[in-house]
Amino acid sequence: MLTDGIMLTDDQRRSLDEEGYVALRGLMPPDLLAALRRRIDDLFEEEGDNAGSEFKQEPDARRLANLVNKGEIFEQVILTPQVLECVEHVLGPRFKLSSLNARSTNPHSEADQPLHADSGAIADELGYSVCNSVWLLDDFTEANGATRMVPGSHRWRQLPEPGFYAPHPAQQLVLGKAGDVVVMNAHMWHGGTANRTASPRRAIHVYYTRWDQPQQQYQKQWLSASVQSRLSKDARRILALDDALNDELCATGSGKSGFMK
Ligand SMILES: O=C(O)CCC(=O)C(=O)O
Repeated sequence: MLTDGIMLTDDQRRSLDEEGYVALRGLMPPDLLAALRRRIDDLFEEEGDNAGSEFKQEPDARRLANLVNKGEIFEQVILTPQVLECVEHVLGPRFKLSSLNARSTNPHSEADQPLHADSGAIADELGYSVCNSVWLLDDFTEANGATRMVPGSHRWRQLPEPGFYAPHPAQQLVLGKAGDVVVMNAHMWHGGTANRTASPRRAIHVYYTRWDQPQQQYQKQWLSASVQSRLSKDARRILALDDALNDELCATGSGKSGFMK
């Protein structure tokens, strides 16, 4: 794969296996964090009311989609070795990027997101098929819309009831500092929460899926020719640009499928 498989500690592996998530504290160096914030803010500004429309829009949060197409900086993000090692631990050696989006919870927002597993996926006979990473561009606090997670729920092999807005008795708020990255087995029930502060809570979601699943956003269709032409061999591989099975899997439908279900 794209890592040497030597960075994760036993504790981090255990956390992914048992809790279903692991926090990689301070993974983003300050200059990367600053550059990502700048790019995300600029894109929100440029895209205005259309932001997120390639994928989905939400009442209590602003979203951006198709980020690999929107800045060279994101090519580094999708190939971050520590994150890829976590993803490999969850999904096995053959996986690809499913989508790269941003989500900024609006100040004074009212509602939590319902608990969900990404893409409504349930583990099957091959094991887990979805793994997400939440890149914190702001501190995640008790008050500003930190992600809630239900540790261990990835092992239940079932989805929460649709519209599960209520607090789950076992849920934890995942708090952290800007610059942290939280990698989660995305079968684990999770969701955004309301932001009761006066500032937005920004995050990037770098979402991966197993080799035999369609991408949430079919990258070959969504990336411009000029972006595709400059990509490294590793980037092409993680984006599944030369993967005939991925083409087949993504051929039906619009090239985008539901995220939060
Ligand atoms: O941004 C977050 O806190 C989590 C969002 C999420 O789970 C989703 O949009 O599916």
